[in-house]
Amino acid sequence: MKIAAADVFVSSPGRNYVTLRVTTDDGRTGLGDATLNGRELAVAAYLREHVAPLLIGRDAHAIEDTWQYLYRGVYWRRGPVTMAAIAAVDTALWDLKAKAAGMPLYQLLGGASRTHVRAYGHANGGTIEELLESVAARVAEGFGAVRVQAGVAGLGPVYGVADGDGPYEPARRQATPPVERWDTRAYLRHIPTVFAAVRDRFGPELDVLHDVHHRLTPMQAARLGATLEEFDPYWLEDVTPAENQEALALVRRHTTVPIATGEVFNTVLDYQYLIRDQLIDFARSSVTHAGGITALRRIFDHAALYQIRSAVHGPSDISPVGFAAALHLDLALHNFGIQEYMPHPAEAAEVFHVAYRYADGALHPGEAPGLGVEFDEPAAARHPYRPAPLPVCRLADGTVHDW
Ligand code: KDG
Ligand code: MG
Repeated sequence: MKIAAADVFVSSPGRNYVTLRVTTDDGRTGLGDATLNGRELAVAAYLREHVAPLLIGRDAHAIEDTWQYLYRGVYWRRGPVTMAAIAAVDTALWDLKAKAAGMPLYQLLGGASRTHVRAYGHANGGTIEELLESVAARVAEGFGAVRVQAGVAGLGPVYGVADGDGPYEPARRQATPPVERWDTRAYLRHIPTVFAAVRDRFGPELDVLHDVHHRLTPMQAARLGATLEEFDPYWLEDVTPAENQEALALVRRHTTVPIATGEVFNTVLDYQYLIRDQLIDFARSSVTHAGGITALRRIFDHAALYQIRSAVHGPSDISPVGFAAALHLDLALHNFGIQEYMPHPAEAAEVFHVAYRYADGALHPGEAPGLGVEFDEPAAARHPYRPAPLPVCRLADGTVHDW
């Protein structure tokens, strides 16, 4: 099974996706996701110009060797663009191998460790009342775990809160990044009232998650964790900027609230101290951004030694290909924790035909050979790429803050 072609597609069915399709000399195809939200064309060029030519003629079964060849062979290793490109190749080769074996991918990863993959849904609202209605909608859909994000009075649009009735989508189809205002003190005053209202309405059973999106200093995060402990959060996510692993050591000294992080990490080295020093409870990297199934499996196996569980990043900017890959890994891993589930835009279903299914707060990747995703090239061509940058945050005096 030799690689005969590697084609890259950048389509925009509701939002932008970068898809790699690897074709073998015996006519099989494998898919990989290389979507890097807001920087899609960088990965597409990396794949087209620097990776695709190297793949032609290689043994499609040699997944490990291809991974090492693309990682060590460039010298300029790591980084989101490189690792998303490697991830797409790795995922496409796993898809091909599983199709050649006639099995769903999770079987090649060791088989199912559970019957289904527990997921958390997103709830949000500009006001607490709107948020409570949104949580009620997720609970009615069967979710027993819900991420809550609420507007902060006076700030206008904030991370995680939709500005209309549709699902939240931070990337905007415009030339320059939208600007959001941020005020940490207003947020810290507001968020305990959000948790109190959710617990008051939904009781103690619901698993309630919250994403801080890298906005606090270590001491602010420590205080937030201590303040929210009485509401028993399932986790607080990305409480501090991701570059500083030691920040979470300080947070840990002040609170027992579970900590999740990793969605912007690319390799196991980004977790080096976080895992070894047991500073987190959930590792949140995605197949798409952390070097593919091969590399993410290693991260989670390492995390397992320290009782840290998986919680794969699953926003709508991970394409259905990357999402399906996550579900196969989730089903097979022993130290699976939970899977984020943010449904894709409706138009994405025209381009990606998926075998995975959601029911009653859980997902299953399905039994189709490989990943269980078909890519419809003509449908993709009907949704050409449209630039859509992510927002930036500014404080009241204009200073740029972490978004
Ligand atoms: O592209 C940015 C999104 O992937 C990110 O904002 C989503 O934080 C996120 C989450 O937890 O889903
Ligand atoms: Mg997040």
